[in-house]
Amino acid sequence: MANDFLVSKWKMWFSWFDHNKDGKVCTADLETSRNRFATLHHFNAEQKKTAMDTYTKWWSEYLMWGQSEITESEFVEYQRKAYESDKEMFVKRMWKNEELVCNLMDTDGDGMITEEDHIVMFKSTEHNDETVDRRWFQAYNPVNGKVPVKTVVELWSRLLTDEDSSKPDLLVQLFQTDT
Ligand SMILES: [Ca+2]
Ligand SMILES: [Ca+2]
Repeated sequence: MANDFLVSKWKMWFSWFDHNKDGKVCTADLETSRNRFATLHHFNAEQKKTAMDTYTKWWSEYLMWGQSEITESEFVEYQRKAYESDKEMFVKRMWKNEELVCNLMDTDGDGMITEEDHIVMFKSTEHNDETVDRRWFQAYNPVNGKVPVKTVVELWSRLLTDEDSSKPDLLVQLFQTDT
């Protein structure tokens, strides 16, 4: 069984994408977000196509579970079933999810995410307050303005997979402060 702590974190993650707070995420939201992501990065046509395809793969597979519209409770049910049928596979799935999005943020492919990369990703999902966006990035302890992709993958994968509420979770603290 997935415990209440983990389920509450899945809800936090889902709510991140449900900007209008109507309890669901749909294909139209994906279209808006991926376009915004490409526009803010000023991609050329080829870069734009690759990034938009990856963005779609990310949302379709991991956020929307192959549906064109998904509610928070449906999302939690999909997560719960996958978690309870094979925990190891579920953890792998969440890592893949985070690797996909963190590599998407690393636009120049040097294995590092800059504050600007991070702000663009946040803004693509309508988190437009740069003060907040910068606070999240600074919480990752950047060195010379950059954080390794791996660090961010670990933090977000842990959010989505770790049931131990006794360990402090940086992202839970940020979600509680800012969302
Ligand atoms: Ca929504
Ligand atoms: Ca980079």
